[in-house]
Amino acid sequence: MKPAKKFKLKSKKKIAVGFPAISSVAYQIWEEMHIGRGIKTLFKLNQVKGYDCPSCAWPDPDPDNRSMIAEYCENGVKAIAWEATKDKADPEFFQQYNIEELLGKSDHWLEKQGRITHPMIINEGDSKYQSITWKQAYNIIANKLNTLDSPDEATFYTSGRASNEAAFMYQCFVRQFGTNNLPDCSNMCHEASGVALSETTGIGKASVTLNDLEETDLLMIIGQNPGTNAPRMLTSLQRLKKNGGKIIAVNPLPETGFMQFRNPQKPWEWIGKPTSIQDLYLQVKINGDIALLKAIIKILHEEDKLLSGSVFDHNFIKNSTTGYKELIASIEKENLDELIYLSGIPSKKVYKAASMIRDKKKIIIAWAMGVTQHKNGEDTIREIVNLLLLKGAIGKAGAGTLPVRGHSNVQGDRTMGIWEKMPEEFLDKLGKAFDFEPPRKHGYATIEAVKAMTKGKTKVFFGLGGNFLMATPDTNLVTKGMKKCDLTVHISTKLNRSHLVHGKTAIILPCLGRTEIDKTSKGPQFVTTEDTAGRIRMSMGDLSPVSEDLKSETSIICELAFETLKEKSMTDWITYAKDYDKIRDKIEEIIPGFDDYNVRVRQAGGFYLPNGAREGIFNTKTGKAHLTVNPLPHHKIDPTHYILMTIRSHDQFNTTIYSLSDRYRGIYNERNVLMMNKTDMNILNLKEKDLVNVTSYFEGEQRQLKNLKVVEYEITQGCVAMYFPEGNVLISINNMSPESKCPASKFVEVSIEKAEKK
Ligand SMILES: Nc1nc2c(c(=O)[nH]1)N[C@H]1C(S)=C(S)[C@@H](COP(=O)(O)OP(=O)(O)OC[C@H]3O[C@@H](n4cnc5c(=O)[nH]c(N)nc54)[C@H](O)[C@@H]3O)O[C@H]1N2
Ligand SMILES: Nc1nc2c(c(=O)[nH]1)N[C@H]1C(S)=C(S)[C@@H](COP(=O)(O)OP(=O)(O)OC[C@H]3O[C@@H](n4cnc5c(=O)[nH]c(N)nc54)[C@H](O)[C@@H]3O)O[C@H]1N2
Ligand SMILES: [Mo]
Repeated sequence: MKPAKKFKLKSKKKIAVGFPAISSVAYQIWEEMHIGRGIKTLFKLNQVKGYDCPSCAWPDPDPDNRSMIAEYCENGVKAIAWEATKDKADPEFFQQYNIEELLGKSDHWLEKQGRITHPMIINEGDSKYQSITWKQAYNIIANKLNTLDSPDEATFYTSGRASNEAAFMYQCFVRQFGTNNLPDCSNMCHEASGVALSETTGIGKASVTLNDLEETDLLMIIGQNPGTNAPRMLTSLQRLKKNGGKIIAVNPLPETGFMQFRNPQKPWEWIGKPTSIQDLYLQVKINGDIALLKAIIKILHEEDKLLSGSVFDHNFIKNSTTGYKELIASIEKENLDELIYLSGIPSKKVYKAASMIRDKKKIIIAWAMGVTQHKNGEDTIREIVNLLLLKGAIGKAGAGTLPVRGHSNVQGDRTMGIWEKMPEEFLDKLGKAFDFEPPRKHGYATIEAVKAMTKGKTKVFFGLGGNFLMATPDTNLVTKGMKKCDLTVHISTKLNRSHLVHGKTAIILPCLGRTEIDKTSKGPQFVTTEDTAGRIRMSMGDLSPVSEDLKSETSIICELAFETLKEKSMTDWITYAKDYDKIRDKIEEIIPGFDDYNVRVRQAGGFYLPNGAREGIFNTKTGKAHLTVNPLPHHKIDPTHYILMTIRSHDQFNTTIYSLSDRYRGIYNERNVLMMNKTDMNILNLKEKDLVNVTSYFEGEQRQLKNLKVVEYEITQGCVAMYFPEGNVLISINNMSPESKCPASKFVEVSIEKAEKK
């Protein structure tokens, strides 16, 4: 075995993408796939006839605006290389290690073993997984499901990589089985965006397209790290800058991705001056965003009064919104100095931001987890909408809301009905189209699913992708919950910890990845996905499957539904398992916006779903967009404590850890780190690489993580950061937004003390 590489710290990277990224990518392809297979696959990535990148949900350019080579980024290539590896976790591999041994390995090691090749089972009392046939696996699952006291004793989780077709048939199966227990990764991700945007703009999605982004006058990026988590966004940001647009970044960390950029697809840019991305960087306190947005609105309101109403778009406000008077009354009551103090940003910079916004007509605000994963994420989003509406910046070209989605099809999965509380109208249509009576009682979202498990109310946990154990808060509690289940089942590509901390019986159903050819007895099949901008496109893999025993997610779900529901169901599951056009016909029948689905999705670039807010049509109860009054948070934190956020490194995709390094942040070969401000380190008398114990506090409960290594970082004072998923051990299951139930993964009160030397 190779010796472990040593923990190293270097200076933070000043420029995103550039040559080091290309060499990192080349290395990844070489190591995982062997170069020939890799290059062939890359050329198909995000091309009109290729497959949708399995990494993030960033949109592809329209066909006429697409790069001649491939639309890819460093992290997309990592995701592909990781999936298209030739390494295999086959039955022989599972014979080599028992569960105890596998539990001792790191998350990186587990996935690194390669693709799972056969259906695997571990029975009660056994110490190893062994292979079974598909038929046996379906029978065991179907028998267990059919002998539950109530369908609500089963929970069906979805991770956002599942295609539209798989997600649609999955929710149809689950509802025919009789439950709405359909938690998904979105519950921990952009749930707050869905809630706040539906309420204020009438649609829980972005109101802009890529073209809007490139022609906007001003973009604010709040709580998002584009260089790492949506790297293809940088190309649009570069174009935006070339078109004369400005960018304000709001973040407790000066992330490399919004500082400077070189386009990896334009080698001639590798030498010479990089594009500077942000024009103004606001180093906000964690959760200081509401205070900042209110301060900007207050400054603009004062100027609007002085400049006889020329700062706000009063015509738009009058014709298209409600709540202006109440909003202004509340803003007038706020104290500007207090707002600026609570934001943590120097007053000069807040005024600078307001002056940059004042004269602009086309404004877009983008955000991600730094905004949503808070107790009051919805308040921040409603405040973002307030600022945009006051400027008349929703419902026209070059302006609007941009919640940047995470998983490549998380948005599509919701559109397909993966939600524990789909509206009645959807359920009515679903019932009619498939001739059954869907359950109406709302099911569990993720947090409720964890609680039900730990109370022993859940007998079967089923995961369509994902890594529930590691992604959810309070890892120790979820461990207990998973172990209480009678049966845990995962449709997966690679081995992860959720397979190892399992119910009495556990089954892994191995599936094809997006890069692989999906051929059924009806011929080659393709699937479809929806990106952040609401565009539906086709995705067709071109690599030979890594094992002959793999099935597509869609086929697995349909076959399992057939085995489980038998004559109780009027659905021709076996036809749908082979012919995805037939599934798309049904989607078209039920979900608005999918007219001529099979025809339009075959056209270059696919098609956009209808989006009222984009056209200035607000499908709210009043038919207008809503300006809202949102409380300013006053956090009661012990003055000796810190606020911890749990974030992603440059070298991971959620719980998939590609390597132990975080190149952009200059941290190498170690993930158990705590990023701290220099002044805070001095107060605690800490040096870089010192070991610390971190204790978290929530409603009288304490949790602890020992021996984190201190890294000095330019983070807002009073704030600290560590990586997700490791940080989940510190987060209470109750630390969440009461509105959307999204865990507050970016706001954990902690104390820090020096650890005894190991
Ligand atoms: N390569 C790669 N790509 C990914 C993923 C991945 O893991 N790897 N994950 C995918 C998924 S599912 C998602 S949801 C997205 C996530 O994409 P991001 O939301 O960019 O991911 P995080 O690392 O959680 O980063 C949140 C950012 O918010 C900042 N932040 C934290 N708290 C606050 C706050 O209170 N205020 C402000 N203004 N900023 C704050 C952090 O410093 C950090 O820069 O990326 C998707 N794309
Ligand atoms: N503390 C903290 N917790 C967080 C977050 C945070 O910022 N901080 N972020 C939250 C967010 S935004 C999200 S989206 C969730 C993510 O939660 P999940 O979506 O549950 O987790 P992933 O890590 O994306 O899932 C990885 C696993 O998916 C499987 N997989 C990969 N590709 C495929 C495929 O094509 N098909 C199938 N069937 N399986 C596949 C592999 O087995 C892999 O091990 O985590 C959340 N948890
Ligand atoms: Mo996410």
